[in-house]
Amino acid sequence: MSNRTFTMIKPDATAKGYTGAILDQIIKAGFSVKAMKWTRLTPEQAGLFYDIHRERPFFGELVEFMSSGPIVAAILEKENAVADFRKLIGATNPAQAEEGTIRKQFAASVGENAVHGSDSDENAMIEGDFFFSKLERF
Ligand code: YYY
Ligand code: MG
Repeated sequence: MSNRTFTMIKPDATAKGYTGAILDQIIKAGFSVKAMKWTRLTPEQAGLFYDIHRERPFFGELVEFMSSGPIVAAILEKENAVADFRKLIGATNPAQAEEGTIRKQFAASVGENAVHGSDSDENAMIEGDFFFSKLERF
């Protein structure tokens, strides 16, 4: 089991001014930041990041949304990072997310759901490598 995961604060949350509050909850939950950047994806980059969903009906909207404004990308460290972070953010659909989770508090809909969290150790590595060079993380 790895101790790292990858997250993005998505364009809905950065636009609404939730970045600080979300980062505060992540850090208070025991995650430490190993890399972080404020950036914006082109539609091509968003499509590559979510390549696994290319054939899904929501892919076009997902790419449009994820390239619609700034995001914060970060590599996080904690024991049991992937599973614990998924628990902290809650279900993909905020209507089904547990009370107190980040998506329950900050997400508006299944499409615009405030945060990303890796779903496996392997994807955490791939996603971190997508955003950060070796010089940009420790
Ligand atoms: O990992 P997670 O973000 O919780 O959900 P995924 O099933 O990997 O889907 C990625 C992303 O796609 C989700 O955060 C929102 C969007 N999406 C959607 O717009 N509509 C769906 N029915 C499922 C996912
Ligand atoms: Mg996912």
